[in-house]
Amino acid sequence: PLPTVHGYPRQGTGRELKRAVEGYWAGRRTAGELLGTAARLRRDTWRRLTDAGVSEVPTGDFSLYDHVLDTLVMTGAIPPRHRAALEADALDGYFAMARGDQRTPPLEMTKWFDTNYHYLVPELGPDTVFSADSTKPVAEFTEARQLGHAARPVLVGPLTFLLLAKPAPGVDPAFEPLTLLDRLLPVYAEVLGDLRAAGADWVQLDEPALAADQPPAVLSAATRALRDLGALTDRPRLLVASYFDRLGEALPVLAQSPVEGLALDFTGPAAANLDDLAAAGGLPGKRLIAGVVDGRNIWTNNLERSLATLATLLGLAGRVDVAPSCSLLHVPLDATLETDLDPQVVRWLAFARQKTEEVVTLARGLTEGTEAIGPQLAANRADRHARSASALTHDPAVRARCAAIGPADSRRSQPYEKRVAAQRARLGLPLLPTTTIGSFPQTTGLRTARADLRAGRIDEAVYDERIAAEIRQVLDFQEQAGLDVLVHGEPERNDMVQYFAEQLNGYLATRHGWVQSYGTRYVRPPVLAGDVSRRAPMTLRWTRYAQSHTGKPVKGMLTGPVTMLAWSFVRDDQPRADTARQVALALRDEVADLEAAGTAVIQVDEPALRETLPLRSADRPSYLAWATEAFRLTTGGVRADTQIHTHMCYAEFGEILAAIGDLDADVISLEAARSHMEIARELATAGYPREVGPGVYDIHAPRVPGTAEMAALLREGLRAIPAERLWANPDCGLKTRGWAEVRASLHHLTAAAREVRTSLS
Ligand code: THG
Ligand code: ZN
Repeated sequence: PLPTVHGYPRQGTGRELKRAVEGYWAGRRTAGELLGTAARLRRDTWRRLTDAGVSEVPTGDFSLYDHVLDTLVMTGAIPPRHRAALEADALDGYFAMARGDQRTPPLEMTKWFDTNYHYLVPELGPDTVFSADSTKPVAEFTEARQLGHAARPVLVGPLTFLLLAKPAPGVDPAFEPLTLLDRLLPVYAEVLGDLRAAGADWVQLDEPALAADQPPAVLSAATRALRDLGALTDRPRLLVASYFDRLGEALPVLAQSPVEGLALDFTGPAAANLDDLAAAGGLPGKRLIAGVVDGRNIWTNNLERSLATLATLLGLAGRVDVAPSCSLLHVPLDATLETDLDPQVVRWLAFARQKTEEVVTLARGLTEGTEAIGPQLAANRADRHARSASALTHDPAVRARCAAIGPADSRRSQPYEKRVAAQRARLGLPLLPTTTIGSFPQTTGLRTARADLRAGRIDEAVYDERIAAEIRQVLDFQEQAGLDVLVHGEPERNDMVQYFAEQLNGYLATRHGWVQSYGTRYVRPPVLAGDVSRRAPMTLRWTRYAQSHTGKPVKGMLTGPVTMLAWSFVRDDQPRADTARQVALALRDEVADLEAAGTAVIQVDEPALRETLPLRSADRPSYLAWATEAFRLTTGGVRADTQIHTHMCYAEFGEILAAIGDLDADVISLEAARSHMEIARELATAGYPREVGPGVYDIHAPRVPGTAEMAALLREGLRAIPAERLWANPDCGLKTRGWAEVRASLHHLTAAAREVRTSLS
C-alpha cells in the first residue's frame, strides 16, 4: 500500500497566491511574475509531498482561481460573452470569466457540495460546442515529472462537470446539461490521450456528484461514460474518485465499470461505503485508494480505527493505497504554525501537512506491520485519550445543562397569533416597516482601528471611542433616512462567526488557519473544540449603548447556532446536534440579557442553514430537525412581545421552506432582489404564516437602485404577502458596500416604502 493525496491547498504558507493574483489584477505584477509564483507554489507542494513520503503527487489540482473554471477552459465551453476577452489574452480572459469586466458579468458562483469552497458555475446550452484544451493538465503534469516526481493528473470528471453546470442565460431553464454528455466525452478522450502521450500512467477523474442522490438516468449516463472512456485504446489507466458522502447506488456502477481503480471515501457518512463495497463483491483486480483520513475536518485521525478499516479493505481489492477522503483544499496548511495554541491542543489537530503524514504512517503500518509505526500509534492513542479527558472538551456544567433541556425550552410561550398582537402594541410600527440586515460599511478607518488595537498602537479606550462614534453616526443616519427598526451597524465585529467564537469557551482561534473560500478570498474558521459556554455578555454593551442614543427600537444582533457550526471546524467527538445545542444555550443567555435590557427586537441570523443540508435526502429530515430545534432553543425563552427576526442569504430556499416555518421566528428577511421576489411567492405558496422581508436592494452590486424600482419590488411582494406581514429591507448586510451607495440606496428604500404605504391607504 502506498500513500497519496487527491489535492493540496494552493495558497502557500503566506497566502502568496492571493497576493500574486490580486497584485496582477492591480497592475503591480506582470503575468510572468504571477505565473512564476504559481509554478513555485506547485513546486514547493510537490517537494513537500514527496519528502513526506507520498508516492504519487497530484497534478492539475492547482488553480489560479478555481478548478471548475479550469475544467471549463479544458472543455472549451467558454461563454460567448467572454470569448473575445479570452482570445485577446488567455490570462485576462480567464479572470474575466471569474470576476467579470467593464462590460461582461462573470459566471455565477456557488458552493462546492457541502464544503465552504465556492466554484464558478459553467453555463451550457443545446448549442454548446466543446473542444479539448489540454494545455493546463499536460503542462502541470510535465512540470511535476521534470522535477522528478511520480505524478497523477487529477481532473474534474465529465459527469460532475455537467451536473454542476446550469443552463446558460437565454437557454430554456429546463435544459439539462447532462444531455451534452456524448458531445463532452470526446473532449475527455482527447485530454486523456494527450496526458498519456505526456507519460501519465494513471489519470484520476473526480466524480463527487455521484455521492449525492442521483436518479437512474444519471447512473446510466455514468455507466455509459465509463464504458466509453474505458474502451479507448490509447489511454492511461483510469481512477474514478468520489467523496463527501456514501456512493450508494452509484457504487456498483463504478465497481462494474472498466476503469482500473476507484478512490473512495470511508469517513463520516461515507463510512457506509465499506459495507456497500463488501456487498458489491469488492473490486477484484482493481486499485482502491482508501480515503480513511477525513479530508475536511481538522482533527487528528484515529490511526487504529483506520488500520482496521484498511485491513478489511485489503481483502476487497487487487491493490489498496491510502489517502485522505478528498482533496486537502478544505483544510489549512499546517497545524504546527499555531504557536499561540496550547501545544497539547495542537497535537489534536491535523491540517494538510499532518494529514499527509497520517496517510504515510498508515501506508507504512500496512506494508511493514503495525510494529513499524508503534511510536506513532502510542502517541496517537495518548493524544486521543488526553483530548477526551480534557476539561476543554468536557465541562460538567455544560453537560448537565444540556441534559436538563426539556421540550418547552424550544417553544415560545405563546403562539404566533398572540405574539403578533403583543408586538404590534409594543412596537407601533407602520405598514411595510423599514429596517436593514445589521452591518453597515466596514470602512478603512474601522479596519485600521482594529489593526492598531491588535498591534498596540492604540489602547482599548481609544478603540472603544472609535466604535462608539461610528455607532452614533450609523444611528443618526438611520433616523434621518426614516428607517423604523434601527441597527447599531456592527462596527465592532470582524467576521460574524469569529466575533462570537472569540468570546465563547470551547472555541479556539487559529492565526494561520486560512482556507480558500473562493478565488482569492479566504476564511479562517474558528475551531469548535470543546464544550461551549458564555463567559460574559457578548453584545449587550454596544446594543445598550445604541439604544440609549435613539428613541426608535434597535435590533439586537446575533449569529445563530447552525451558522456558528457551519462556518467553523466542528469537533468530531460528539454529534453535531449536541454541539449545536450547547451553542444554542450560550446564545439563549445572550438573548435573555438583551431582552432584560429592554431590547424589543432580536435578530438571530442563520445564513448557513441551507449550506450544511446533507447531500443525501435521507439524511435531511434529521439535520433540519436538530438545526431548527437549536434555533428555537436560542430564541424560545423570550416574552411574547419580544420580536424575533432571522435572516438568510446565499442560497436557494425552495428545499427548506418547511424548516423556515419550523424556526417559528416572527420576522424573516431573505435575499430576493435578484430573483424578483421569487422567495415571497414560494413562501406564500407554502402557506408561510408570519412576517417576511424579501430584500428589495441587491447589496452584492455597487449600483444604487432607484425609489421606483424598489417600490415596484415591494408591490410585487404585496401580490404574494399581505401588507400587514411585509417588511422593506435590503437583501443582506451592508458591510461590503461604500457609504455613498448605502446612503442613497436607503433613502430610496424608505421613500419607496412611504410611497407604497400611501397607495395602500
Ligand atoms: N464568514 C465565515 N465563513 C463564510 C462567510 C463568512 N463562509 C461563506 C461566506 N461567508 C464566504 N464569503 C466570503 C466573503 C469574503 C471573504 C471571505 C469569504 C473575504 N476574506 C478576506 C480575504 O481573503 O481577503 C479575509 C478576511 C479576514 O481578514 O478575516 O473577503 O462571512 N467564517
Ligand atoms: Zn445575508
